[in-house]
Amino acid sequence: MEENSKLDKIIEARMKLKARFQEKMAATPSVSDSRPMGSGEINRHGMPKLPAGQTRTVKWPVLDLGFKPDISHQQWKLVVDGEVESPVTLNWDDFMNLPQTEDISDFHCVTTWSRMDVPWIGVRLADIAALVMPKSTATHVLCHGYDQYTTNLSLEEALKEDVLLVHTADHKPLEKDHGGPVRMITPQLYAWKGSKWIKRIEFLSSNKLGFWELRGYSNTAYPWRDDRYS
Ligand SMILES: Nc1nc2c(c(=O)[nH]1)N[C@H]1C(S)=C(S)[C@@H](COP(=O)(O)O)O[C@H]1N2
Ligand SMILES: [Mo]
Repeated sequence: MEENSKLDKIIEARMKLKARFQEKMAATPSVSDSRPMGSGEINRHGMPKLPAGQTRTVKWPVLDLGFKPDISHQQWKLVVDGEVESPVTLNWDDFMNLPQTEDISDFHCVTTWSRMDVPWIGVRLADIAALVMPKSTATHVLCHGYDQYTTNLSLEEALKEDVLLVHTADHKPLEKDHGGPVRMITPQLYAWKGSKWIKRIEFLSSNKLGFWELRGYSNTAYPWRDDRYS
């Protein structure tokens, strides 16, 4: 297919998805809460910059399951499948040829640190969803890492514009320690919802808990509700 028509198709599909999830997305706590918990100036989605119980950090701590998979660009593949019209497996070149998004957002870890204003470059999960087109029955995604980590998200959270699969952070290729070559980020939820070393995005027709969600962490993970544990 020609590059232009490919891009047009993604944009058209993205608009359809946006219309489909607009209402649910607008009702999510991180954009609609009337009594959010936190302090500081108001951020771009209307919440206090520093969520309740968080402290700012300048350094970027590393958290994992005690093991950091070593995945080269050549080896890296992303499977996007499940409840979708057209499943795909993307290699590095396929991924880098998708529309690239630059953004600056905050990173809130459940262990109480927040790293503010991180510059990222990557691909919107919404653009990947537009490529595979979730079936009308799709409600959630389960993201899988190369370290066997999993974490779940509702589609109204996953399709937000600031949810990216990033390959660049702080103007440098994403380090292996932080999930390079590619990880997900979820700026409006605690950071465990973003899988490092991402290898598969599985669309689901019902919710399925991930690694930490099965071990007592919150299913929903809303920072401005101090929503850490289930
Ligand atoms: N694949 C994978 N992704 C993961 C984790 C993990 O152990 N494996 N840890 C999560 C947790 S608990 C947090 S707080 C962030 C930490 O990201 P960082 O190490 O880059 O700070 O990644 C999340 N994503
Ligand atoms: Mo975490």
